[in-house]
Amino acid sequence: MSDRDYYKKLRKKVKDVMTKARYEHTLGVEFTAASLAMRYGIDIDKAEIAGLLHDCAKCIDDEDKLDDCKKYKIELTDVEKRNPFLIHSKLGAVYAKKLYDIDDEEIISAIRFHTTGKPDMTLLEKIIFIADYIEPGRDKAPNLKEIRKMSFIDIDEAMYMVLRDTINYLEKGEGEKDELTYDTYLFYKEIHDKKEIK
Ligand code: DGI
Ligand code: FE
Ligand code: FE
Repeated sequence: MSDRDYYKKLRKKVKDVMTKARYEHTLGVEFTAASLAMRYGIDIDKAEIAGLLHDCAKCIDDEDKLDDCKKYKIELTDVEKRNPFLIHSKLGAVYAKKLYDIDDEEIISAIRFHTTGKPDMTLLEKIIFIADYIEPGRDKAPNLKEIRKMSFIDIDEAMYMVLRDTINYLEKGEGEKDELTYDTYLFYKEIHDKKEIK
């Protein structure tokens, strides 16, 4: 099968498990991840596949999510149990392996950490995290224009900006913080602060 045929099939499979809006978002992330992969010189195919699959567990009922976590022996934190939408990244990584035959650990990991991030991410992980936030269909987050531009200039600085705004949003009372999101914020804030001192 040619790469393009493979993408066609994968897109169809993903489309079938999503709402129309989620599929539009998914294509936006695929396209944006490919563009960032070109900018930062990493494998474009991997970025596209990770972008295409990053939300493959998003459109599942919370109860079914929890059932599948039991089935696949996925351990959940208390924060995840209280906020089941957070589970779609962990579960999506397992679906990518089991339901979409992905065996590339870099792709799996980019899906796994696309919501919270984690300290010291790989380029592919950062690209999916950022593409998810800046894809053309997004319009609600503050500072999008600046963050979109920065994503193609200095990806660690863009990570800091996204995490800063996410933590601000959560601290306004919009949601309970996952420890990993906060640790990721501190990691990229330190890189940002060091640049300011220089
Ligand atoms: O699945 P998407 O909507 O495309 O994007 P996503 O997987 O990044 O999820 C986005 C939401 O996740 C966004 O509203 C911010 C939220 N989020 C990120 N970190 C945390 C969080 N929400 C909570 N409650 N706690 C977190 O630590
Ligand atoms: Fe997501
Ligand atoms: Fe997403």
